[in-house]
Amino acid sequence: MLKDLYQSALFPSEIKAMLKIKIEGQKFAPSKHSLEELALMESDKEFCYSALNKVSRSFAMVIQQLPEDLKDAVCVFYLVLRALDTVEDDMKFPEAEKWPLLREFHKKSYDETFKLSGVGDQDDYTVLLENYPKVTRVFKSLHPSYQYVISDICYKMGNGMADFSEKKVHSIEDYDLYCHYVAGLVGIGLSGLFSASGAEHPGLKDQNQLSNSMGLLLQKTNIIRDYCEDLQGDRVFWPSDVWKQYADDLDFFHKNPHHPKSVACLNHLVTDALRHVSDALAYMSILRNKKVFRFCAIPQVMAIATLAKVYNNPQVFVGNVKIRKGLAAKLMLETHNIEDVYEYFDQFAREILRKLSTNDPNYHNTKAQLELIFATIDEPANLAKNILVQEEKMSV
Ligand code: IN0
Repeated sequence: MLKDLYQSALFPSEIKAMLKIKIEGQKFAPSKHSLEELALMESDKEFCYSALNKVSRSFAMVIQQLPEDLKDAVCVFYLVLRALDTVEDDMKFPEAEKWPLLREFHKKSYDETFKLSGVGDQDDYTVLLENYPKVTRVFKSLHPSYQYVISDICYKMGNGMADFSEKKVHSIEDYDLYCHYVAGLVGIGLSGLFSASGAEHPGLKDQNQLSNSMGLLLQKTNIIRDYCEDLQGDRVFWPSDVWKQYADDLDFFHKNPHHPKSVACLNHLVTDALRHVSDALAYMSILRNKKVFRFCAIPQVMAIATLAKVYNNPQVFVGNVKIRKGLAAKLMLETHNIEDVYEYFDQFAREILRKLSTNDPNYHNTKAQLELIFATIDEPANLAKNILVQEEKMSV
C-alpha cells in the first residue's frame, strides 16, 4: 500500500481514491480464513462469493454493483469460466483427458457429483474445483434462462478451447477467433444474462458483434500486457504473422527490449486492439441500467488506460506493466456514465497520440485508429455510421 501511495504521490486525486476504496473495500475484504476452511463453514452461496473474492478482489467489488438476482448469475458465470480456465491452463492435466473434459464441461454444471482434485496452479482455484458441487447447486438454483445462457457459453468456450489445443495463433483471424472463444463469448453471455434479467433491453442479447468486441478489447489488452509472464510460462498468444514481421523468435523482444523492432511489434498489436474500441463504446452507449453500466465500463476504462501505458513501452518485455493502483482506484470510483467513459477514452487515446512517432512502421494505422476513436467520441450520433462501416469491412 505504501508503495502505491508513493507512486501516486504526484496525483492527490488518486491518493483520495485509494483511501476511499480501502475503506469501502473493507466490507469485501477476502476473509482471513483460507477458502478450504470457508468451504466447511459457509453455505453454498456464501462460498461462491468467498471464492470470487479470493480469485479476483477488484472484480468481486465491481460485481457487487449489480442488481441482486443478476449478481448471483454473474458470480456463478465467473466461477464456471474460472473452472474451465483452470482446467485449460493446467499443464499437468493429462491431455488425453483434458480436451474431452473441456468439450463436456457444460454438462458438469448439472452434475452435483462432479469435482476435480489437485487441478490448478493456485490453491484457491484448486479448492474451487474440489468444492465444485457447491457451485453446481447454486447454478441449479438460478432461473432456467440464466442456466441456459451459462451452459450454452460454457459449451461453445470449452469446444473452442479444445479446438485451439491442436492449432496455434498465426493470423489475425486466428487471434480474433481465439479471443472470441475465451473472452468474446463472455461478453455475449453477459449480454444474455443482462437481457434475461430485464435489467437491460431484451435486444441486447442479439448484439453479438458489439458484445464480442467488449471481450476482445479486454483480452487483447491482457495478452499484450502479459507478454513476459506468458513467455516464461511457455504460453504463446501473440499472432506469429505479426511478430515474425519484427523478429525470428518471440523471445528476441525479451532479449532486446529497447530495439526499435521490439516496440514496433508491441505498437502493432496495440493498434490492432484499438480496432475494437468503437464497438465497445457503442455497446456501452446502449446500456440503460446504471449498475450494469458500471460493471461493464470499469474494466473497459482500465483496458484503455493499460493500452496507453504499454504503448511504446519496453518494460512490457521485461516485466508486468500495470497501471498505478491509485489510477485504477480513481477509474473505478469515477466511471458512472457514458460521458465519463468518453472522457477517459479521449484522455488515454491522446496519451497514445502524444507517444506516436513517424518512425513507427504503423504510424498511419495507429493515427487512423485514434482519429476514429476521437470521431466516435465527438459525434456519438455517427457511432451508428461507424458500426455500419465496421460491418461493411467485416462483410468483405
Ligand atoms: C469478465 C470481464 C467483463 C466484465 C464486464 C463486462 C464484460 C464484457 C465482455 C467481456 C468481459 C467482461 O471483466 C473481468 C475483469 C477482471 O476480472 N479483471 C481482473 C484484473 C485482470 O487483469 O485480470 C481483476 O482481478 O479485476 C475480466 O477480465 N474477465 C471476465 C471474466 C468473467 C466475467 Cl463474467 C467478466 C476475463 C476476460 C478474459 C476478459 C473475459
